[in-house]
Amino acid sequence: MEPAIASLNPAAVTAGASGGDGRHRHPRWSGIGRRTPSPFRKGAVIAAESVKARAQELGADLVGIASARVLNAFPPDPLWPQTPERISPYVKSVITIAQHIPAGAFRCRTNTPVQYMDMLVLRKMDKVAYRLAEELEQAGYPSLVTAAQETDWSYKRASYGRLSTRHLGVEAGLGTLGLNLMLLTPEYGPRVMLGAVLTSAELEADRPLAEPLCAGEACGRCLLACPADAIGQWTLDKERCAPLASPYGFSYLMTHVERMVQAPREEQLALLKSKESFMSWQSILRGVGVYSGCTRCVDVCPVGRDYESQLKDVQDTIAERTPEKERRLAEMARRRETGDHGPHHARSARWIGGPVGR
Ligand code: B12
Ligand code: SF4
Ligand code: SF4
Repeated sequence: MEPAIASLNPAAVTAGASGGDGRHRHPRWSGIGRRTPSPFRKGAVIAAESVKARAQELGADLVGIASARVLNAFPPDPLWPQTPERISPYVKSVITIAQHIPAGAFRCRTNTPVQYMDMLVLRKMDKVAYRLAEELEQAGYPSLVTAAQETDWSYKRASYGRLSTRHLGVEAGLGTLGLNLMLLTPEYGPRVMLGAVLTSAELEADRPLAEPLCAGEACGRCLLACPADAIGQWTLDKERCAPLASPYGFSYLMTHVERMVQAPREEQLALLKSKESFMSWQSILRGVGVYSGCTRCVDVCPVGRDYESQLKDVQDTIAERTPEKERRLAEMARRRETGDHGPHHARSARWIGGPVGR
């Protein structure tokens, strides 16, 4: 029996690249890929290689394919399964896209420029993914794009996406998780944003990388650079990270609104017209500061070919080093010598990779 579907959002993918009433010939899609024809033929079997080549032609920097069967079998946290199955039982393959964040964004005096760059990168990635999903649908394979940043309130009160795209990246062979649990790639280290197309096409999946990319406790530069001291041994203290990583996110907005509501009447107008309201308005307008703020663990990671050529000259020295962080890292490195990776490593081992990984 076919599994029941409550609702698949019909707006997720629209059909047809051009209007279809015979009178209006304007293309409905004005984004990426309009000028180059889709390589997929209706009803024909689609090869994984052609999907990846098309994604790159459309502008994806990196692309890999994960099998929905494997993703369903290995959710990152089994208590809160972030699986394709929970989105749609018809998904067979997850095409995972990584879009690199230009290195110039990590060479600035403050992290404000990277916030805007992140939004541009996300927008571009959405267009690439949307176009790919649309072309797959036209070839007869219903497909949809996952939200790259939104989270689901019902999953740990909005700290979880419907899928964890870092874990998709590992399963699709794009990289491995680092000490700070970000996806590191050989090309750009952690300086990528991730997105995915879920498709009913059965595509040959990529293999995860054979070796871990992160040197872990022997490196620890992300830990030393973190201003919130949120990075531990293969673990992240999200409560410490979030206010810096999302400076104008939901918590900021709610705290401000609460202050306004509770303030004496004569102070309310001033609060309404305050810098806090302005920052919230600006971040809602552009997304800047909502999803991305601090990137110190990203700036200093030596993994990725971009680091040596474009970042090392400005990121080599870590101003946030403290004797306490150095002591803690040295202790982790000493424990690791004895094969002890700390209490958190085991649950992420599959995605960190290496001999104990799989
Ligand atoms: C919510 C969120 C946050 C939250 C929480 C982060 C987190 N680690 O979950 C906060 C606000 C803190 C955050 C911060 C940042 N984020 Co963020 N974030 C997300 C988002 C939207 C969802 C993350 C998610 O679903 N996590 C859930 C789970 C799987 O992760 P986890 O809790 O770490 O669980 C793992 C382990 O901890 C463990 N585990 C945990 N609990 C349990 C319990 C049991 C029983 C078991 C067995 C295992 C287990 O198992 C898991 C396997 O490894 C994703 C987009 C997406 N949909 O994936 C972006 C995303 C992860 N963020 C991203 C970025 C860039 C950032 C920041 C750099 C912010 C910025 N300035 O841009 C920082 C980096 C912080 C860091 N070191 O990771 C990128 C990462 C790109 C990359 N190269 O990896 C993503 C993928 C967004 C994107 N579209 O590209 N983020
Ligand atoms: S994003 Fe900033 S606060 Fe969060 S873990 Fe990385 S360095 Fe720390
Ligand atoms: S900075 Fe070092 S320890 Fe941190 S993720 Fe990158 S390679 Fe791993």
